[in-house]
Amino acid sequence: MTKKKHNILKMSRKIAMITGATSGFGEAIAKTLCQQYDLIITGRNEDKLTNVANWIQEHSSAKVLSLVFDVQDFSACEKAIKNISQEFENIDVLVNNAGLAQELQTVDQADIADWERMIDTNIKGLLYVTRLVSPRMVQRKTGHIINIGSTASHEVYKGGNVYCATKHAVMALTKAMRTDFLPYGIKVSQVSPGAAETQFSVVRFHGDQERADKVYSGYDPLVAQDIADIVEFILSRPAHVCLNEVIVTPTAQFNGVINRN
Ligand code: NDP
Ligand code: 8X3
Repeated sequence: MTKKKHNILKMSRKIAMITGATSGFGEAIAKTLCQQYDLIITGRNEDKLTNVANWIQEHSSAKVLSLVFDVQDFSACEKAIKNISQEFENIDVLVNNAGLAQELQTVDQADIADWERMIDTNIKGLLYVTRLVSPRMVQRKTGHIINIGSTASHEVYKGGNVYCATKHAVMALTKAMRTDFLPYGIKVSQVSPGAAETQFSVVRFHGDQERADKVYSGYDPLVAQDIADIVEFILSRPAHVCLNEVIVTPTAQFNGVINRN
């Protein structure tokens, strides 16, 4: 291919930003979308983010920008996003994926710090990043925001109280953003998975791998690639089609019901 043709192809690539790309869904989404998009990948762990960026550069011709920041910290989000170079500033797709659950305690016994972390990450972090990325989408009258919700956006389960509340909030925000951004032709979608084997339960149980493994034993859980395939499909729809929400569970799971202990 001539250099000129190569440059034209490069210029026509859209830009996707994925939060929480160091692991699980975010990593799989980044490794899938790199075939079509240039990427901004974010997370808190710089080494893991660099590994994902290196993989992408080895397996695709995508340009990658890695941004290390904690979505709980608005100043850190602002510093990272406002300093994005011109080359990456026109973000076409934002995948709000960074999130976590902490423990499974009933309301009378839970650790307040666990609640704060879930609320600050899953609700406030999603809002902070969207607040910083969306003005340019509005200005350009184009964009697609995909929020990662959960079956917990619809169901509650014992000990899931605050996690489920944060994911119910994500559902409300997905609908609210769709209303806010409708006049600008910006699509807003949500993917709501059930049980998927990632680092999610290890993080939930503060590093207890044995307890995490039990959540996924005795049936075939979803894997991160299942979610990446759905995100890719949502993005592949024509301009006039907005998939509002995809709820996806393992075949063995009915709604929110699995054994989490
Ligand atoms: P993982 O733990 O494997 O990945 C979570 C990602 O979020 C990591 O990249 C982590 O990066 C990032 N993250 C967490 N906290 C922060 C923070 N404060 N700032 C920046 N990044 C952060 O879990 P999953 O891939 O499973 O989870 C991804 C999303 O999917 C979450 O929103 C989760 O609630 C949701 N979900 C998960 C399901 C499951 O069963 N696995 C089902 C339904 C929804 P790092 O720690 O490096 O900063
Ligand atoms: C994560 C899946 O079922 O543990 O959102 O709530 S579940």
